[in-house]
Amino acid sequence: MASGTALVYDEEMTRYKLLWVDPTCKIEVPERLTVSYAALQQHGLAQRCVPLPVREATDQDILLAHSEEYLEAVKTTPHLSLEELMTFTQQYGDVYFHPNIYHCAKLAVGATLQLVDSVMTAQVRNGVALVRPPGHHSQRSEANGFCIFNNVAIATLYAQKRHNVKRVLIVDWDIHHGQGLQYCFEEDPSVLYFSWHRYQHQRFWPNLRDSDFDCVGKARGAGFNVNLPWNKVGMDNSDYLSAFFHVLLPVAYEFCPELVLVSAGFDSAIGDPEGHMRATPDVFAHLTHLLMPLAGGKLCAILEGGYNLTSLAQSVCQTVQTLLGDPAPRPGGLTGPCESALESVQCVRAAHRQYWACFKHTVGLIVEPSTKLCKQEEEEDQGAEEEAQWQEPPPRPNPPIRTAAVVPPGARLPDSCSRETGSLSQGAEEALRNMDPAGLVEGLLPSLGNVFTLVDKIVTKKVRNGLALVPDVPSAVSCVVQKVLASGTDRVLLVFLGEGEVPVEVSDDGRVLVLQICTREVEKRKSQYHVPVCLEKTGRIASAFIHAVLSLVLPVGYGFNPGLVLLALGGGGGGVVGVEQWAQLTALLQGLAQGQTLALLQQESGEEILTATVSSLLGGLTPSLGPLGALDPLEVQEVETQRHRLQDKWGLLRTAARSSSAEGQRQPPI
Ligand code: Q9C
Ligand code: ZN
Repeated sequence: MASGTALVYDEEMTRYKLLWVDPTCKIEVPERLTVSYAALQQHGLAQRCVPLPVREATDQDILLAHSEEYLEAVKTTPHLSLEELMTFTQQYGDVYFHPNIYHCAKLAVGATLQLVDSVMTAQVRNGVALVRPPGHHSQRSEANGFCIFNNVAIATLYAQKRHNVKRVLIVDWDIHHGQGLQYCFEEDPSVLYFSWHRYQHQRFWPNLRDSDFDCVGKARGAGFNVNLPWNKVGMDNSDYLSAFFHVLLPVAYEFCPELVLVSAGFDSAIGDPEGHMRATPDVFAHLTHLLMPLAGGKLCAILEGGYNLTSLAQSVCQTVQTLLGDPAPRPGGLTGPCESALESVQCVRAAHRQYWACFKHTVGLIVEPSTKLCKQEEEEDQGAEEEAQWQEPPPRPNPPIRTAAVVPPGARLPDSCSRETGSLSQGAEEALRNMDPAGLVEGLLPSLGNVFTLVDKIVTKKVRNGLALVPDVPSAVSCVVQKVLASGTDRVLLVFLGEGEVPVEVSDDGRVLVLQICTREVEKRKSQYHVPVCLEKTGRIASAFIHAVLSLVLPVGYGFNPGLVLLALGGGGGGVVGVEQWAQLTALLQGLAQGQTLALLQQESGEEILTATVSSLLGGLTPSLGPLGALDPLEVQEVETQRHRLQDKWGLLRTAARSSSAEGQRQPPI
């Protein structure tokens, strides 16, 4: 199983800079790399990564995405005089050349390809490349926006050619539109390109009509270019997470990538002089975490922009620490996206409804794309804005033991836990071996006492997460919820998969929130803290399940911000969920509560589900669901009903602006 996080960096890429006065280019400085790398070292993160040497990209590599003429032109730049460099630079937009930039640009591409090679050959699971110059604005025959060669475009084509990768997802979370990436892949259905970007109705650089939400790709690539333009500045963590829950992730799961490349620009973070957004560095822990269950964990993050050195360094650390598997910080204050963000989300969903099953039910109203500006917004934009201030993200506590289990005796499991009989599959045995021996209560009755001990260890952060096999899940749930609340945990999120009434008191003090996924109608308590979702047991359950998780479970869970997640798989729970879906859910929910998850499984759940749970809690690879097909309209309706019922309380559930007449306000016709 691939493990480890690669870090590709070479100081040589700091050895070029702007040699003349140019206010647009002066922010792209060598210190961007040095502060990022120094922060990784200071936090002990660089030392935990697998260092990979850079290499120079070959002509052949570069020609995957660029013309020969352009490459030959760039090749002349090391020999030009200062004056000639300035003249050469003038044929392109918002970029500068330097005698050493061609060398650095070859290293930036080569660093990216080294990372892709090591991930694709499973030498590491994932990794990050700290590179300069960035790449996503660079086009076939053009330098642009500080970019010389398109690192991520070349890496995509290289992965497809060299490693036979079929589907690549590019997530461009830089605050500028990576038009170079869009142009490279807009006719290509094997590459899904997602970009959010500051747009302001085309008034923000690069001021392209092509960046709007209705540019969805061309010819066979229609539907595989997803643009989410931000028409205001000041977007925050709620806006970014909404974009992931309601735009990127549904499409990404449906697409089922074999590799995820992140155009990781951190000019989308607070304090950045280009982006003017308000998302804090810790949001990148969550964005990263949410992408890690895709593509069997094969994720490469490649640096693009990021011009506030403080914000940049903190954001890079959050990203790398998450790739390393440390628990994400608790996501606080997520009350929901702003109206402008919701308008954008609504528009892009509508523009893509003919291409993706996950959006089929959205109201087809297309809000006119464009440049039309309302006067009011223009004035607002010009208003004085306050200097951004934010706290440095606190250290992320990582308990000494990752996973502990309470396993009862009985025919199947106890022997396996003792590891001598080998009656468990190799995977399960190996997984159990990595657990805390103290948490493995071998040959003992699974008394509630052992479960309570485990709860204490999780709550006091001696153990990060755990699982318990219990004789009766509903009664164990009932006891454990009380125990957790008594232990001083502020809030518990219970995600209950299975039939019947969940025996948990849901009072309006807001300390317990119950999300139930089942196959039969359950009694519906009219509470904002009880969310029942009934999915039919159909062949298309895989689509419906992940749809419910992305559109309902995660938004409510992130808004609720529990101190502990209880994941219960009751009897019959297996009817709702296959082992891959369960593993996805378990992996995704670990973004909450600093990864403090306790899974309760019915004793007689199969070995397969046990193995999957242990593996997921230990941070193992999450199996992919495969490309998802159509969604059952009745199941969509069920999810929509709950979303509409609860969206005033849990703002992250919203997918449309209030001012519009679209899906936010009425039930979609199905
Ligand atoms: N203030 C990257 O982030 N200048 N490139 C825009 C508007 C160009 C950004 C001027 C910004 C290029 C990789
Ligand atoms: Zn940028």
